[in-house]
Amino acid sequence: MTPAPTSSQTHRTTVDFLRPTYHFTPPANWMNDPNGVIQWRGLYHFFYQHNPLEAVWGNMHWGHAVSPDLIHWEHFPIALAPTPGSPDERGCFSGCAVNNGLPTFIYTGVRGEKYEIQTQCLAVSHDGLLTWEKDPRNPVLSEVPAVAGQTSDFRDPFVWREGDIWYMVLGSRIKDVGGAVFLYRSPNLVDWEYLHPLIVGEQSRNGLFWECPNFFPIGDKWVLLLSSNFGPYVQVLYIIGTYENLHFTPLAEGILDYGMIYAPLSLLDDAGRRVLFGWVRETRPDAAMREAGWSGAQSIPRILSLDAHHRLLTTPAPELLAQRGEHYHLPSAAQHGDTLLPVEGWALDIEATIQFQPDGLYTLTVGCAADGSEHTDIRYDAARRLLTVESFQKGAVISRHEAAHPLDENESLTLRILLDGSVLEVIANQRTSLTHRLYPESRESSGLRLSYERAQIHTLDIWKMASIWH
Ligand code: DQQ
Repeated sequence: MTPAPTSSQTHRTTVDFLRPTYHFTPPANWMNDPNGVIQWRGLYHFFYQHNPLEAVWGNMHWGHAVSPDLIHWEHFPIALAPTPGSPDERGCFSGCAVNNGLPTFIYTGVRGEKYEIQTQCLAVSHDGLLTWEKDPRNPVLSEVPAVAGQTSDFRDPFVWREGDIWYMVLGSRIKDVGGAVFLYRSPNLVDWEYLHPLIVGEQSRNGLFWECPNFFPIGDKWVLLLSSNFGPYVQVLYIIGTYENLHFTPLAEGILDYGMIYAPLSLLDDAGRRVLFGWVRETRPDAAMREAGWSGAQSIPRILSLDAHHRLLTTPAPELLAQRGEHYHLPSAAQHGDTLLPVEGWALDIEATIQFQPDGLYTLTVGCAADGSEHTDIRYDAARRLLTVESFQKGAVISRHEAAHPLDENESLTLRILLDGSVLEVIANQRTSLTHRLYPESRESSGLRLSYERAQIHTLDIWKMASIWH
């Protein structure tokens, strides 16, 4: 059965140009982590951490949306809400969905003044993912492994099946040591046996605790994604390795995104693709989110793969190409230039290929005011091998992200840039991702500018993007 959607989309993008039109955002109020993503009878079901009452974090429910193609979404009624007097009375935190005959959520229920009692819970749907019944045996796992010491970080189950056995990883920490991922198995999703830490971190190097682990194979390697929490800041790490006899041996590691993506969640879809959703965090204050009436976006779903050097590659789902409209093509140009481009907009998909001399420079500016008072620069400095995205905004609010991005010998820089209101996803050579937020004051600041030195522009293609909401 395909459940009926809720009332039609009310995204007021005509008044709020900062609100994305082709990235997923909640109908109103707050959204953070993707949860429970699953393809069921062909349709993609997307759930997410949601505060339905305010555009700030708190009061965690699971919102729900459905898509035939990963790009066009319809909002559905809320799937999970906290139940007073139960293990999730203070919130339904993150988790995943599996097919156990019936669609089943495994999620973290929280209780306590500071959300410090974190236990793992089940819910099933009997009506095609519309309504969810919590398991009367909840919580099905509440004991933190002794090796962790005293910790209240014990959450975000990610579950997969091998033969008749379910496996689960949970995000946690080991006191005074660092982040930890704990490995479990179960014959039935209810009785869980703790095995051992899949991996343990070092708190000074890769975070105080780890959230939202994902663990899955690509080819003959396994990929572990960790949302690493350092306290004042957060980052998503990936580790590539081999996994045999329940033991993970890392071979290489990297950073999934050098900007605002956090707590991503993946699914294996019917086409056999590993598809990743990531929460694109805001960088503006609570008061501004409350005034906007919404907070949080999801990255365009990305298809994951590995290259020969054990680097994780991410590519926006090709289904997005159907949103491309009016096209602007800049033919190959000379070795230097500085031009205002004859195109503007807040919903653009851009592809660029550039070959650099050793000290070449390239800057593509988006969100550019006619008087230059606000703009966002996407820059590559070949000598420093550095990719930077930086916003200059009125009132001197500056935000900047950077990533080391060395090019292989004779390799061109390829950029895929998705600008959508306040969301800007930049992916270089598929392997360096830098997701940024910009909050210009004026809708009129929508110009584009290109400047470059000692660089050969091979291609620059820009498409205006159609809204995904009907
Ligand atoms: N968000 C959820 C937690 C998770 C965190 C709470 C990561 O389950 O650890 O909203 O952003």
